[in-house]
Amino acid sequence: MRLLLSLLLALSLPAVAQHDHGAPKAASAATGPLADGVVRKIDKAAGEVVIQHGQLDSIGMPPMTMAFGVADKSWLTRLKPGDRIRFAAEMKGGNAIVSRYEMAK
Ligand SMILES: [Cu+2]
Repeated sequence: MRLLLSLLLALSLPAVAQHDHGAPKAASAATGPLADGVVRKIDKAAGEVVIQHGQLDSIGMPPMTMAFGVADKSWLTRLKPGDRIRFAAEMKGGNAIVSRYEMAK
């Protein structure tokens, strides 16, 4: 629900969304915290992406490298090893999934 709200806000306020790199506090308040990650591997067959991630407070994880499911399978064709991303993680059906991401600058 919070994700949907964030999406609607982002769509209705394009100027704000465009400038989130200049206002990290405002952006995280509106959309929730994003963790840093580096894509290590894409496994389309399994529907997973292996990410070396930083601290993930949303699911209580210390930094590590692990496989995540994705909220949208099309992301697996857009991401590639070496990509630096900022992403939100959540638990779904006992698995950690990427619920949202953006490319890191
Ligand atoms: Cu982890």
